[in-house]
Amino acid sequence: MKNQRTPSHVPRLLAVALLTLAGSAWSQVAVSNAWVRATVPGQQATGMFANLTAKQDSTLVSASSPVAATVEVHEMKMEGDVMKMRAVASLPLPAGQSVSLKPGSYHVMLMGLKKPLPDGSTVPVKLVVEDSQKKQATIDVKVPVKKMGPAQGAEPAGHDHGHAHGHGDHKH
Ligand SMILES: [Cu+2]
Repeated sequence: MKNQRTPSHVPRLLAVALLTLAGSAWSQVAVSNAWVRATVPGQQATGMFANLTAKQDSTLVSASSPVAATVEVHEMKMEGDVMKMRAVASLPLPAGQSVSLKPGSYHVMLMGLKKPLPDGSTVPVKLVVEDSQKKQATIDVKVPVKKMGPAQGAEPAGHDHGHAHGHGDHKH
């Protein structure tokens, strides 16, 4: 079948083709300011935090890491005056919006830690994201382990009491 397109359509078609290529290359979700909270010996779980910015509407569907038996996407919320944490099936990443995984909010929970994660080390984490066509891709991140995250100094001091004991409540 022969397509009779007028020349004026050509630039637009090219642009669409380029966008499609960019999508398949999966620079689709940018990960910035990633860090994992350092642990002490005997500690079973910790959180990974980052800013995620998707180029097109996407969803964070799962995560994994060789240092942890189980990795889940968690949400932390105040219920009354108790900080509660629960696993969420997925985390929406709307196009162009920076979604913050941060203490006291969403985070990637690393559970069943095989050994302590000392300050200054690096943890490999795979994030699995899905686009609106349900196409999945894996983002490999080398995440620095820190005692305290870069964003934390900027947070209001009132937030501190929440996440200080939040992970301690974790039942795993
Ligand atoms: Cu958690």
